[in-house]
Amino acid sequence: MFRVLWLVAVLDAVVPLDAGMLFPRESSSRELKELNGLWQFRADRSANRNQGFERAWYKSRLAETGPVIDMPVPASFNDITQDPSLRDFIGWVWYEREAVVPSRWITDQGTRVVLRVGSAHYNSVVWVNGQKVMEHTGGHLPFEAEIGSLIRKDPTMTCRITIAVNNTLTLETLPPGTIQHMSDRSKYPDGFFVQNIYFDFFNYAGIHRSVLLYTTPKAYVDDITVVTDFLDNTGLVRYNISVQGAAAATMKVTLMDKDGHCVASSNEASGVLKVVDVKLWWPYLMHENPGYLYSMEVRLMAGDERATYEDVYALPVGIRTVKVTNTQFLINNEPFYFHGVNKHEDSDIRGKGFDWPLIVKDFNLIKWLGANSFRTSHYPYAEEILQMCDRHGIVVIDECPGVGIKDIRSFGNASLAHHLDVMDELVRRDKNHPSVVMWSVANEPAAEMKPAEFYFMTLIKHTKALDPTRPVTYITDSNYARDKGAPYVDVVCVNSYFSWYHDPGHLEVIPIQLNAQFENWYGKYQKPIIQSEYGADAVSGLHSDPPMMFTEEYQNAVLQSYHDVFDQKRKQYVIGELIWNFADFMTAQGITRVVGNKKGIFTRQRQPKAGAFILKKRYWRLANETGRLPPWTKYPVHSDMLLRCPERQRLDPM
Ligand code: GCB
Repeated sequence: MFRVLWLVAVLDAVVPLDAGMLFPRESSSRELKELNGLWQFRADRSANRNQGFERAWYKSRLAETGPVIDMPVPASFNDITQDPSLRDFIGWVWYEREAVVPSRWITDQGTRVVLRVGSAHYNSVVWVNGQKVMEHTGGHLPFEAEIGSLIRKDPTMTCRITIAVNNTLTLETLPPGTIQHMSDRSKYPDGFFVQNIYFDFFNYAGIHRSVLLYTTPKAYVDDITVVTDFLDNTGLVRYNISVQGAAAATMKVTLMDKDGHCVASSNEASGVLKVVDVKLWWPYLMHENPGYLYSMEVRLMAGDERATYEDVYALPVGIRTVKVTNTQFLINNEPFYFHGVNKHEDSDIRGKGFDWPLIVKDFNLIKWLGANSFRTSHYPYAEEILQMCDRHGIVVIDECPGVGIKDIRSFGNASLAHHLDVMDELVRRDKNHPSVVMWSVANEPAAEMKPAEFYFMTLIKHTKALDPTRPVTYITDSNYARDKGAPYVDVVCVNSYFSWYHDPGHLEVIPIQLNAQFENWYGKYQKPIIQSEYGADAVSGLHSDPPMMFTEEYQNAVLQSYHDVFDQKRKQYVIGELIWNFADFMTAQGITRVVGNKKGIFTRQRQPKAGAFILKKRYWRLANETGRLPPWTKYPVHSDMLLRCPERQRLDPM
């Protein structure tokens, strides 16, 4: 009873935005049409980058107002052509395509037609047939608008979609940036300007995730919030469903197990579903059956004077709990040790564009490595990636794009207000993913600055009010004694690069400095610590012994020295280690980057460096020691397919 009341209280604390942002899924009442593929494209190269608005490029076909090129969606536009000025273009770029809308969507007045953009970096304005339908600020989260009434105005017209996207960063965007104009004509050409950024990845831009049209009935399931718990063998799924488009509706909620059997049901829009003999959601390698998902089918019936509507939406639900103590991170009340990676959405040609082959390859590599977790450094990743994490049991620290907050002017009210909005959008989008176990509100902000305390206190309290079920952190690199935001986090996440950015070449400092880092942070805050970044650049194929910086041997040596300290401290309060980085990734050009950041243990093309094998051996060992695997799986095997295979018992350990 107490548990149920707690769940109710928790759910009431969730402060939703005006409307939900459920992932678009097909169902018997919902259709979906992807608009991915080739779009028409033009960069606005006018001096003020504003010609497109001045001449209203959205009013007619883009090809009628100037030259256009083919541009794939989803993809960053930067690496698609041979034109260096497009690679580094800053300002508005214009995308356009026509969509064929099924006639039933138009004739049926009881159907809503929604246009959804998975993400576009950074500011976007969207028109349909020359009418503005939405604007959005922020590069990594979805936005959508209902366009049914607009396309019904003239059913003979095709549906022409124009999207203008601007990658200009300001002190108030997330991440922040500044534009610097160079007026010295003895050094720079007329009109020369650069964008300064304070983060270490290329500011890829364009339409990065799917654009699609989907339908719902006029009365529809707008949002679902699920909070889970369990008591002995009984799972508790507290849910709340919000409905739009109907004053009154009847509801049928059915929770089904993996085999499609109903395990609990209800006729209420909110309540608690009790699941007898619950199968909990467990992380990969912590349990022999990780990533168990139920399906919560919501069937809504409503009507008005003209028609009746039925809407069906199925949400995957994993039942698990998360708790933090002074020294541990508990999933389902069992200690969980993060042995994982930091990633980027980044690859050749596509930049930050969504790409299924890349995503599936990355998951295969994560599992091969024996990693059980990753951090979405340094921005929210595609929803499809989180769905993969839910299904495979990969644990996620979900980070917002608060990276590179280094200028004191980025701690002002406008910045904070935007940061709070972004957290609202992020929590609204990702709150139901069992894989997401912690929110990260920022990476390496200048947390020693005076306004940082108020900024982070507000941000972290706000995030906890949005979602009291998950711990909140931000990632720090600064001195423990000066960090003003640390008192408010639940878990201390520290990045450090000993013998790289400090004492380069001196591997012998790592044990001393890393040990001091942990002791200082724990001594001051008594909170569990994750080493949220560590690593060294290694140019694949570069070798030297004794090890020298930038060689694979040096990367190995750094990893091994860190690991020795982790092994001592994980017996006390260190609860995880995330390598920087999973793969090499592109950055802005600069004297410390050789065609990008090379701290990957895989190359950008996803081939292993020597460090990948060190990590693989370690992670399988950690899985054997810290997971709850049955004895016959306690070998460093390559994939969970083998883990489930009884034949495995006869295989030799590798
Ligand atoms: C960091 C940053 C990350 C960088 C990394 C590095 O601390 O969080 O974005 O890429 O260091 O390699 O310098």
